Amino acid sequence: MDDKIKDECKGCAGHFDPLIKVAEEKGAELTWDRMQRPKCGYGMTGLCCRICMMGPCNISPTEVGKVTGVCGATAETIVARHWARMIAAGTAAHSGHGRGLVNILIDVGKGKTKEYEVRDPEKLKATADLLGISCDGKDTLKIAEEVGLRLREDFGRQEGELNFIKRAPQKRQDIWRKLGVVPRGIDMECSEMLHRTNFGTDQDYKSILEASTKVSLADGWGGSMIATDVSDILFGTPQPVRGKVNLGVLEKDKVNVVVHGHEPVLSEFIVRMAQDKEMLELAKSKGAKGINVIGLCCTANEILVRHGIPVVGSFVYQELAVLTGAIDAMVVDVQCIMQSLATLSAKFHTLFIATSPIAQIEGAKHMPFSEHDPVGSARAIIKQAVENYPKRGKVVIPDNPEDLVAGFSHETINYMLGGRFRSSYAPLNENIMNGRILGVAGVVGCDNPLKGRDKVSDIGKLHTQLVKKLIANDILVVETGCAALACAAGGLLIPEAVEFAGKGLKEVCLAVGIPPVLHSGSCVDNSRILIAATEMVKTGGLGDDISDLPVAGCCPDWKTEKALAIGQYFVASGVFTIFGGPSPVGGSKIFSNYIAKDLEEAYGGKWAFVPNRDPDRMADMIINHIKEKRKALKLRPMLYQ
Ligand code: SF4
Ligand code: MSK
Repeated sequence: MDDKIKDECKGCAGHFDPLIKVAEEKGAELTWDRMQRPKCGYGMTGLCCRICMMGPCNISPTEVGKVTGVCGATAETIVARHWARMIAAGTAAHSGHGRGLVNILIDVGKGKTKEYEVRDPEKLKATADLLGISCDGKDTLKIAEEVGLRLREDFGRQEGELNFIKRAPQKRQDIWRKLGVVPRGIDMECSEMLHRTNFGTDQDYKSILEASTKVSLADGWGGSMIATDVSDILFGTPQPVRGKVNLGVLEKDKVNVVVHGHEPVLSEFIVRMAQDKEMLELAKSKGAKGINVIGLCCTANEILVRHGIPVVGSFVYQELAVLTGAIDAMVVDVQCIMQSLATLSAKFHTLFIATSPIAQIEGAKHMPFSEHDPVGSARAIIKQAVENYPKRGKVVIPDNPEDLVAGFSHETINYMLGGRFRSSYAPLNENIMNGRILGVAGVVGCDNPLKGRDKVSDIGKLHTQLVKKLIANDILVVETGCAALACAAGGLLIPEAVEFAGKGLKEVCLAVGIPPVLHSGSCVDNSRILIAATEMVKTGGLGDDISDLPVAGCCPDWKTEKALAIGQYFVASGVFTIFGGPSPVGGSKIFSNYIAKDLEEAYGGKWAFVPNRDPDRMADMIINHIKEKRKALKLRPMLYQ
């Protein structure tokens, strides 16, 4: 890898040292320490079955094909069941997020809540249009109610198809219908998967995999897409916004309230209540100069892309944030919250506040969030944080914040490329066809700690190295989730990052005024990438399906069930998808080959796992794949390569 790409992750050397010193002083254990503990070898390969109590059954990788579980289940069945259940859990998580928002939209429409409102009536009307709901003679609230009720049907439907399936290119829809994987209802597909993979039921890995595809489509073109669209309707569709990232966003003289998790329904109000006059007066009375709300993980992405609220960082930053001693309240909702925050916060003055009825955490202070009184809930939380401010001990805030630009929704990209009067993806397609842009890569998903405290300083390196190599090769990168935050901290989400881009991509970015790495939102907002890819197909010139496009997906440091669900719906949508990290089905060569090769014949998309997470290798795989797609499309050679 080129030295310019490899050399630095901004300020890594010594960046986190003061915090590690604090951890030592406090005797605090960190995720990097726990990562060193031995892991279950069977579990690592997917060959441990715990479906029934005749087991647990382990199959040694050397005995695959020779032995089975007590019930006779083969290695293929065992790994397939794991795979499918992980996807169902990930889908349920994203879709639970979507369901909550839909219920709020219905309440808004029915006038049951005055706190939430329709912030983007244009998107509401566009969604109504997609759903075949006429807006004639109806006011915004009536449309909101009808859209909400129609979308809620997607969760409980017993037969038929999800509403948003028809947003996909026609050829893609035809493939799904032919293969019988169009989801009926989101809840039904998740529930059926638990039944199917229950003891002694579906025991054909191909059948289980096919059903897992159906579940994943219920996520990408269902629950996640609904979550994205309804968030935009209720809180506003993101537009480019400047922000700041890393621990330097914490403020020594202000009350620091971190919002961590995934859902915008509470964090939006925490942001608003932090500006409340009464709360600011209270903060002043406690000696603070104000109230600083900061995001972490995907909650950060939600409020960053809409309001430019500063961001502490990605998933791996959650414990480091507490070590600063500057967090007066760590407020969490659902998903990606480490239980260790309870014991760690107890070593500091930090109030660890859990707000979701479905995510209670031992040791946390529970302040259940009420959707019927979001202002009251947010006010109570801010008040607790402010009152906690005087209890601070030593404060260590090590970094200078890094600038970023976020908020590249599909609508914004459309507008920025084409202009107000002819919003269009045509300029993107044209620049791919004329050889300035090689293709597009979606770099999404999680980050992980490495083994050992000395590896704390490696945070973000993997993502930044991968993405720098991609843009150096003229690949436009679209990011979501923690991957986006990792690259933001690495200084790649600013227009000046064009210095790392190849000549062709640089020309386009400078002409349009976009960075070479576009931040599109949180985990559920991967649905924006599906819509962007669909628009590229509809715009023309790059084939007639997503699988024809010179694009690839990559989750370079995956870990969660949600990530696997995302990967599967990307593959089923026709995208070559690379995951960095061990394969959860590595114990079965047959299953691994099936998802890496056979799926491509059916869907045009396929899986690859790169167990050692080598960013150089992942970048090469993406570049080579995109070049192959260009060749198949008979596109002209690159202008400057
Ligand atoms: Fe063992 Fe079969 Fe029970 Fe799994 S389902 S634990 S393989 S007996
Ligand atoms: S938060 S799922 S670590 S992206 Fe969405 Fe980050 Fe992965 Fe959680």
